[in-house]
Amino acid sequence: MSVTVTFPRYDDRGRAFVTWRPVEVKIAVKPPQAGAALNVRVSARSAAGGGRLAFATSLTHAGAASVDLSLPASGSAVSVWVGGAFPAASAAFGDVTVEVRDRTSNALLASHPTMVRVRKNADRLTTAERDRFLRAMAVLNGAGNGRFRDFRDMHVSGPPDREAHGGTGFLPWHRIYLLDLERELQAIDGEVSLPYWRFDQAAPNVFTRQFMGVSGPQDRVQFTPTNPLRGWVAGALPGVERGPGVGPQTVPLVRTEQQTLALGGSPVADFTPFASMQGNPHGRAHMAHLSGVITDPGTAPQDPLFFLLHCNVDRLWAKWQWAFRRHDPGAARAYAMSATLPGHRIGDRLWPWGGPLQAPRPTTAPGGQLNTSPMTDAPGLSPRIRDTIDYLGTVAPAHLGFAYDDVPFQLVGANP
Ligand SMILES: [Cu+2]
Repeated sequence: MSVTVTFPRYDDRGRAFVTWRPVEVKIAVKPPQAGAALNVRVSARSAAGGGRLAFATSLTHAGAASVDLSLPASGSAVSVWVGGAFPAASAAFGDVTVEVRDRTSNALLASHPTMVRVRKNADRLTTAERDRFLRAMAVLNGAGNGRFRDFRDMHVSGPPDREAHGGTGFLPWHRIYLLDLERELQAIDGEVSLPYWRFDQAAPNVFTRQFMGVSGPQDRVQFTPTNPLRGWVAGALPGVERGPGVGPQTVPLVRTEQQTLALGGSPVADFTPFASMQGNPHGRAHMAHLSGVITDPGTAPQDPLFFLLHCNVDRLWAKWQWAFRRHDPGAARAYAMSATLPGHRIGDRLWPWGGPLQAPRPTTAPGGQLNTSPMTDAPGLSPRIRDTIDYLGTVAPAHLGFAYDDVPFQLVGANP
């Protein structure tokens, strides 16, 4: 007799990934038989420095290190909710394993590897994590001939710029943009997540020749010979053009995280004042480089650092949402519900994933529909602004399949 452990979803290599957001795992006796129920304990085994898991018999943020189940001998599956135990994220697939043991004999009946896959601070990645990310970015770029061109072309000047930067849809638009890119990277290497650059702190491990490069003469960014970004092509010239304004110990003059969260904090937590973070810290983090493609919205994505910068912008929104319980797209202050600009209203489909639109919205659309994820169906191929808000599935069952290393999943809480 054995026991099967089945996650709700697998990628094309048969791997299941989790974030802090628990998923419903089925455990069953196999093959079915007569007799008494089998009493088991479900827990996790973690490698040193690996991810940890939390278990519960219902969807909750209060999971425990183990849960006891009684498995019917008939083979009927029993549900257990499994999520990453905040803040212990994985560094690689299989560094944490679900184990099912017989409670009487302690015999191991089943084990199932997984990965607590979340977005991390770029400055704290392991060398292996850093290099996996860089390799996946280089593959996507394809020395200028890869699919990265679509991402470059989505974030451009002219009328499309109004979709991305012209109103309160700025944060939702970039959330989907990053997710689209991250899913592309994960199709190349499932263990990769987009890292974030905390632009309000020194990042000595990011501004190195091994990682995001170091600004040199004529603003040409220098990489080590083995850095996969050495072959990067996204603009007129090969390589990356970035000014010298930010270095290993030079921190941009931007609002700190605490100051940014406070923008939308009191007297009532509200998205609209929070969204003014588009200017400071977001705009200032771009301009802190002084020169180079990243200082102009029309060319900014030509610098791979752009995606780490925007990942931090999205993380700040995620942290604000968690701090003030603003995950419900039906709640008054979770978004600027009074937005009237086309493309920025809560029910509007985001361009370009919704295809060409009628003027005044853009009538061309690079890139096609949003990349799918093997881990979730949400937010669909042509997401609306409202589909971006409950990214962890706090309010509704659907989740977008990403999380941040410092923003937990929390089911209920004060709603000021
Ligand atoms: Cu931007």
